[in-house]
Amino acid sequence: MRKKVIQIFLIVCLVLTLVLGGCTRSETPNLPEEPAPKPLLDFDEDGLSDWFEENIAGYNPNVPNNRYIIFYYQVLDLPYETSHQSVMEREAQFFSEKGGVPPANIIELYQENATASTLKNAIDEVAKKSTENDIVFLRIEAHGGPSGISGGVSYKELDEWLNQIKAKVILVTIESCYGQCALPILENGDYPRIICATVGSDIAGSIGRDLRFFPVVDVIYGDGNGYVSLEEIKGFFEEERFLTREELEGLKEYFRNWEGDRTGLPFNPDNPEQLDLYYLPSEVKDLSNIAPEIYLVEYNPFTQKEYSEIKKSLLELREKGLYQSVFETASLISEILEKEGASEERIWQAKTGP
Ligand SMILES: [Ca+2]
Ligand SMILES: [Ca+2]
Repeated sequence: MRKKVIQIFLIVCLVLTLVLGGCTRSETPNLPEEPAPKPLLDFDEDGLSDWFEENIAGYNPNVPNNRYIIFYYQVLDLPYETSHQSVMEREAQFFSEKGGVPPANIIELYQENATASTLKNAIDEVAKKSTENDIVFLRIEAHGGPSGISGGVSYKELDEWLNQIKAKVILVTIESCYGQCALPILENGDYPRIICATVGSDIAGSIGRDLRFFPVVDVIYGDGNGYVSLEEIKGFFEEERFLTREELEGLKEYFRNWEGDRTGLPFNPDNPEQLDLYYLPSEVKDLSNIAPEIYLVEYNPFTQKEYSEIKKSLLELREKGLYQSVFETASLISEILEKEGASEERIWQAKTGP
């Protein structure tokens, strides 16, 4: 009986709501609504909000700071499945989907399409559009020798091509054998340049593609403001991602005593000069000291609640001197995500990377 009364009551309520709702709608079309979350304005339509430009990046919110990215991948002897081409493809997707970079500003040159002439064309294309407010990122992964990379690109030529581009900064990362040899050739240009030899994929990782890297770069190596600058990435790379002198010497020693097949090696282990050239230390060159002023994207891969918990834990580790490395804190971050009810996929990514 009681159940039935409740049922009837509910039906009456429903009918009333429909009738009244219908009437109200026709009489007063502009009922006050729940306040919607205020959208972040992007006055100059460069994919970075006014708030972010004013408060975090220090860019002018009234002047577009367009971003142009060129991916160059040339390692023909690797089949697609084992190559890093798919990594770059996903990075390109990250920049457009999460970083607000229009797909038209991203040029992808892979394998047979990665040659001196396609790279030069891509640079020409960017040079036509870019201004001294824009940010240009060229990410290279290829086979390499002391003077250039596979696809027939010499560092000397690349240096000249890059000088056609007007930009706030031109960031170049080179992941290839002898990549460090590019540093003295490329480090200086008409517009500020940041050149980074090795660990190119960790740039996208650090700005939010890798849930393990992002908080460490921002909190341990930076100011913890919730976004990652190139200066913070530089600190992280130097401390954790580059091989130390000791490790390099160890590698040289290892190859001096190498007794296996020598034909596959990119150097002659009996020639100490070649070995020295090959095992140059990795480095980020920033002669203009502009890295602190450069933010590639406006993005944080965590919710506010997640991030405040992660930040608290990392700061505590840092203060107690217990922080060791980005891989040591991965489980900590995934535990916090689990507690905050994140999806299985994100928890897994925090453990193992993207
Ligand atoms: Ca803007
Ligand atoms: Ca702007």
